[in-house]
Amino acid sequence: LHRIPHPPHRLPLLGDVLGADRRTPLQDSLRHARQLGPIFRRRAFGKEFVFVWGADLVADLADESRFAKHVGLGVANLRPVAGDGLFTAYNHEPSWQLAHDVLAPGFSRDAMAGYHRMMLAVAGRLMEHWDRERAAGRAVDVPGDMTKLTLETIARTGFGHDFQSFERSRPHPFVTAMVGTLTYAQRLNSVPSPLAPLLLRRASRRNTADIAYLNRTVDDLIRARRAAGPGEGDLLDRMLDTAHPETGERLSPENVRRQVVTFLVAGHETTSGALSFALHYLSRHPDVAARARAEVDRVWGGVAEPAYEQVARLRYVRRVLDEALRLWPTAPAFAREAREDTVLAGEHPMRRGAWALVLTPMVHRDPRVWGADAERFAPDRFDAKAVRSRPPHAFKPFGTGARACIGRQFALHEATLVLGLLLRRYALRPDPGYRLRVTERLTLMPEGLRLWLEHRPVPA
Ligand code: MNH
Repeated sequence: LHRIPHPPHRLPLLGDVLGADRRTPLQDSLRHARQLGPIFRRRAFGKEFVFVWGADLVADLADESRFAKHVGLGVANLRPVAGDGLFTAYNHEPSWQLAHDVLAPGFSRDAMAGYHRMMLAVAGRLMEHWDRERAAGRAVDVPGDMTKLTLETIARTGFGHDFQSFERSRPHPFVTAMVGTLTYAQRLNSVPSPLAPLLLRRASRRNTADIAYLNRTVDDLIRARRAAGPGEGDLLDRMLDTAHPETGERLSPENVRRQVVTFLVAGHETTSGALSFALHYLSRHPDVAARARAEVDRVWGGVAEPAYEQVARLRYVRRVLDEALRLWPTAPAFAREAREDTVLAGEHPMRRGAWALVLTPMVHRDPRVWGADAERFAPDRFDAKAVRSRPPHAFKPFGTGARACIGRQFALHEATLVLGLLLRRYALRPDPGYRLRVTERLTLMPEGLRLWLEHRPVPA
């Protein structure tokens, strides 16, 4: 450990908390990363954390035979909400493999094609709302509206549930409770754990109420489905009725509750952020927007509703999305632990169970991999030739290995479809005074992003 650099001014007891802003722990870590290099450590309240972002180190941590997901920090802090749901399950919990095998077919190509029409319908609701805002001469609230869109999409496709987000002027209370629990889980990282109940008394009471609200929403939703009988084979049907193909085992009622919370949260918050960052960059790069729009016009022409297969043909729009996820991967870190005693990249000894945090935004900005202009938004980094020229683990917005994101295709299909539809219908004008500020609540979101819209005629 002594060979791994750390910030220069360490306090006894407190460690490296000097100058840290507890609202932006990730952006703080990026600052340290730039100063300290591809592997470094930070200490807080007697605990030492190792951060990694160098390409060779991350490639080694991606070796599934020696390393696995570590459920720690922010992820572990979500256990009271998400329990042994897919995202927060420990590797040794049998509920992970069971739920993974039962739910994976819900993310197959066929399943995705089945969600397409519902995704279109939700996007249609967004555009009705945006048409009205434009006509009223108002700027649109991008993160707020992307959250409405992605929450409705996962709720309707996965659970046959309608939160009526677009019928409300304020966020659905489910979203408010979710943001509360995510923010609380992040804050727990920045206080010494024995003191947390004392320091966060009010926040902790609030958090208990938020969790109770999330549970109530989910229990109502499950009860309604049980009463109505199976839907059309959506995720909830799988959770409730599908036995494991080999063992015949089923998810327990408590586990179903955890999976529903998990999917309602994981299934919308990060996609909303990804769409919001992409729209921000499109509004600031008219040349990129023009090229993306030309592609949409060429590939989709004047069809009112693009078919499922037409979405993946938007290659350049997809590059815009990838480039937004490169600069601001909305789930900005993941942790890896050693399965056995090993040596990381032939240099750093690790005991079995020792773990390190992969800082994805820095992995994505390593100048040795991405070039001296790594901070610049440039979607052509994702053309096929450029991708082939990079090492395999240089781009990791969806994590790695067996515990990587199960919803990756879902998110990419939804986001590419929506960007295509929005580019085709509107010209996006930035607010001249807006400077990108990133809020953190374990996930990332552009704070206060508003855009002005202009209509453009849809081509014949
Ligand atoms: Mn998702 C795991 C990022 C969209 C459901 N997701 C992960 C991980 C990352 C991630 C990173 C791995 C975390 C870790 O190693 O600790 N996810 C994203 C991003 C988007 C996203 C950046 C959108 C963009 N995720 C989605 C969607 C769904 C979803 C959409 C569901 C419909 N994600 C999950 C679940 C897991 C996960 C469930 C946990 C998988 C597992 O451990 O088996």
